[in-house]
Amino acid sequence: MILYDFEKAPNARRVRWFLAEKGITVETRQVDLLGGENIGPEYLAMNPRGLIPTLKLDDGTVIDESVSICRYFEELHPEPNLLGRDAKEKAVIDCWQRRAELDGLYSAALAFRNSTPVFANRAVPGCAEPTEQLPVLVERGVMLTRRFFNLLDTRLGETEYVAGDRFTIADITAFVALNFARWIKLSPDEKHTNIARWFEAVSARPASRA
Ligand SMILES: N[C@@H](CCC(=O)N[C@@H](CS)C(=O)NCC(=O)O)C(=O)O
Repeated sequence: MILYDFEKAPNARRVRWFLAEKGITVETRQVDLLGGENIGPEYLAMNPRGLIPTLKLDDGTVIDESVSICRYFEELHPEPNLLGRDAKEKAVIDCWQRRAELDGLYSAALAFRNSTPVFANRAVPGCAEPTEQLPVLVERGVMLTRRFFNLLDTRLGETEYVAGDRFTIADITAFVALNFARWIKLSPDEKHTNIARWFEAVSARPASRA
């Protein structure tokens, strides 16, 4: 099996971190996303969505959603558990993972993709057809990212980790979203003391450097 990866890509980092928490090693292949290798004919023949990370299994099956890749490995290597053990825990973790992804990571991505010069005419990730950057989406992305900071800080005032009292995939996604937001110079402010406490704890995990 091969994991198509790009060191700087936030979504690829989520998968690397998840694997590192479980002590799993997978053969990886770096794809030059900045140079557009992911929207070149060879990569698109393997994955027409042009996205990273992508896991290709030995039987040719292609899995190109970060969380789906994580689910695959959680089934094969259940411990340490990062996706939940019972019905309620699984649902709560999934709920917070999706909030972090949709409200945090994708909001920051919206602002980033529509403002960063290297992605001029590549505003939609993985899209080989030219897609122009729209300044109005930067504004929307910034607003939604700030909204996510408030949601996350409130949550972390109630629970130690994002989905409850232990580290899970929801922490990985939320942390990667915060880190990504820094690329567009957005950070939680001083009033977000719960985020600051949690951010320090999660940064100390060795797997966070994967
Ligand atoms: N929903 C996908 C999103 C994947 C995604 O957007 N990946 C980015 C890198 S972080 C990408 O492939 N970008 C391609 C591009 O920039 O053209 C996932 O969670 O894996």
